[in-house]
Amino acid sequence: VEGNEGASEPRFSEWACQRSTPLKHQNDFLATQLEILQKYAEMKDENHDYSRALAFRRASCVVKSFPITVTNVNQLNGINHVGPHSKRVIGELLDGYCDEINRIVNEEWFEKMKMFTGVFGVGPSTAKKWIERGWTSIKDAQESTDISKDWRVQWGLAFHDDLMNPVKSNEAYRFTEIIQTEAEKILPGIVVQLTGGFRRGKHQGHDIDILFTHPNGEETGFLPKLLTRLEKLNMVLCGSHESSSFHEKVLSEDFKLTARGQLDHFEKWLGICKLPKDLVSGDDAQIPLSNGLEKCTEIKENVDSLDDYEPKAKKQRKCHGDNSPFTIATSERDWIARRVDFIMSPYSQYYYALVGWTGSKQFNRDLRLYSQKVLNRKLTSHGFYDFTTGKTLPANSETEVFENLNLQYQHPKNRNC
Ligand code: 8DG
Ligand code: MN
Ligand code: MN
Repeated sequence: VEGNEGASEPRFSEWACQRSTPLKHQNDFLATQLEILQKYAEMKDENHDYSRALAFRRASCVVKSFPITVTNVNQLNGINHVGPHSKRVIGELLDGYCDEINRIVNEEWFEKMKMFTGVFGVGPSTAKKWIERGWTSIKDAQESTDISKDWRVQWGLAFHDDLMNPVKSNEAYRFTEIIQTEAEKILPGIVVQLTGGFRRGKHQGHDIDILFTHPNGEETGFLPKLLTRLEKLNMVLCGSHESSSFHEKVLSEDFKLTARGQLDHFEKWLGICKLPKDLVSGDDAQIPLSNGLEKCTEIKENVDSLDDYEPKAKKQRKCHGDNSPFTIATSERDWIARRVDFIMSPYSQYYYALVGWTGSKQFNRDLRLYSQKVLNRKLTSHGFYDFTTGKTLPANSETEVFENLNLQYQHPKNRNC
């Protein structure tokens, strides 16, 4: 049906998981501005309820999946999740000036909060403490002798220049290929899947998320072996390994759908890897994978000065982290530091894990809320639990996850809410 009646088309669902939310959409400016309000509300939130922040995010999510460019706020009449506050803001933005947003973006506090929370391991509360100390730059934190004992913060600061530089999709694909090759040597049949934003088609991201599973359930001990192998290839800077904390109760116990409530119980390794610069900057099509691997080995042999630091790096990996991390100038090394998440899922939970780790976070939030409110079931990255029957529904594909939820399948590229 043609026309400008987009807002009143009956097909615009109140659930983001029933809508398509592509990366490139009609309302980029409005979405970006609403997400400034979301971010600000998150930072101001003292009691961690995030309801204000989430309201702005939902409004942003609406305009991202809206089929037409919003030019008049009345086009959003009757649309759920665009409350009076968001509506007023949208109206003002369309008129050319929103005082509330203007004041926020000119606030020094907001600038500093964005800067400090951009450090690996630093959340709003740490960032606030740093601001209270009078710190105004990353350098202030880097030069302080009284810094958090958290290994993530220490290494995050030491390699902040690298880490604040977004990971490009080519890098993520090439790194995944290396991991695939090494993983297959350790455990034949292992499934290696790049997830997170890159699976949704994003061109850049803040980290590389890789999900593993093994169809025969032989995954025990794999992640530590993989890390040992990557250390031999001189590709590990620091990180921390977490064992699985999954137990059957996780599937059914009461849960809170909070803004931050996406933590799961999988075995995982979160850390920082060293990616060869050649791999990062090279023309993807012209560097065969084997070359990439040789480059990794070369770095280990050639950069003697790194050997001194290896023992510290190894201790950090096991995360008894009170050793100070080293720094080394970008120009003096052949690698770039990148945030990496490795997650191991049992095969029986894999497709739920895949949906969870593909995201976006907001898509997950919406799926889980939909599941709870509409279906009286609990969805997590571990499974799908029916409160009425007390049973979990298995899924043997990503499509089946959506079928179980009674939802039309959404391609990952349309989960960018
Ligand atoms: P980006 O890295 O490109 O900036 O974005 P992203 O890839 O979408 O975000 P992410 O922070 O790397 O998280 C990827 C997905 O993983 C996201 O949808 C949330 C989901 N996720 C889980 N469980 C957990 C968990 O325990 N910790 C974290 N950080 N994320 C989790 O399903
Ligand atoms: Mn990611
Ligand atoms: Mn991640």
